[in-house]
Amino acid sequence: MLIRGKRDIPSSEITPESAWFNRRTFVAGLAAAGLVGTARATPQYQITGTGQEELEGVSRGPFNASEPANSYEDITTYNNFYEFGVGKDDPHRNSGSFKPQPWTVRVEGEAEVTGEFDIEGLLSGVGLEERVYRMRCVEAWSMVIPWVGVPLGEVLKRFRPRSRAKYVAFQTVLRPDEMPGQRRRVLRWPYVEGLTIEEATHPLTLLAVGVYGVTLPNQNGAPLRLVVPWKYGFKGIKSIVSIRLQERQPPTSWNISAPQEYGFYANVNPEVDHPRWSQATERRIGSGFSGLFARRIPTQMFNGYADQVAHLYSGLDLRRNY
Ligand SMILES: Nc1nc2c(c(=O)[nH]1)N[C@H]1C(S)=C(S)[C@@H](COP(=O)(O)O)O[C@H]1N2
Ligand SMILES: [Mo]
Repeated sequence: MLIRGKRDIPSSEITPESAWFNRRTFVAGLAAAGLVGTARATPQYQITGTGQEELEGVSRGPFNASEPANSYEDITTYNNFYEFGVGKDDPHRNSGSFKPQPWTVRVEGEAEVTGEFDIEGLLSGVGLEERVYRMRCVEAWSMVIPWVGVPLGEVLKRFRPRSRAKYVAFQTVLRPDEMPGQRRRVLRWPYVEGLTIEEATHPLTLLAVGVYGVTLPNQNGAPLRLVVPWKYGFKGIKSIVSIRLQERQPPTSWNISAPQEYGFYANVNPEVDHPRWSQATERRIGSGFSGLFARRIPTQMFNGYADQVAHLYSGLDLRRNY
């Protein structure tokens, strides 16, 4: 294991030798940890030749969408990541000098275990899963993406959140030298997001480290990003450096920027329009459907995950709490 955290989770909490993520030596690390062979199930989507590291020991998780996945090219060339520019092709063009290694994440606030951890320290002991999710941007386009990650709830519980932990706040890295978009004040930097503790620990919520069986490309939020498939895409904060458990609802970047347009919840809801456009339909991105043939499809309540998540919002007025 090459990468060490500034502080390790006590050995009673984790198996310290479990090492699945390590850009150069993860296969050796897995073999040393005895993990290779325990999770042999292959993901449905895995490609080679991308320049990204292939992830090992990825099992197929639950909740997979039945629609065909978007191509790796669609997923890595049409992005929102304002730290690299506001155009859809800016992130893949401008993120080449971003360095997602080495990386540490601070776990802070209302938990019994806190500190700064490398990624394998943060996620060790939790198995990697492939989850093919429908993703829908607030700008009314959508894709189907085969993520690789771990349920955030499985990660959080190892830090033993206190009962005061009602929300989870996330922060993106601040590196204007490597992120040209951060040199312009299009948003207040660093990008911040938040979830209620019930949302954060819901089994659909992922901390993703890969896509198509390989580590995340920079433009998709390397090395670690949030994926919340029943919410608009902006909740899926990229390149996370801080996870804070707290009692108060945290501020969120798009809500700070335009509160009348973007709320804290941001649940996909075809019945609540954005002030400047309808949310009733979406355009499925894809080389097969581009240009004149762009495919417009109806947007589903909670992006199609209502059976799993509607109970989280019973009694909440979704028009007021958008
Ligand atoms: N740090 C950060 N995270 C971010 C964004 C951003 O600009 N900065 N954009 C969000 C938006 S609006 C969307 S739609 C998704 C896009 O994720 P993708 O490019 O992997 O599809 O990332 C979200 N996460
Ligand atoms: Mo978005």
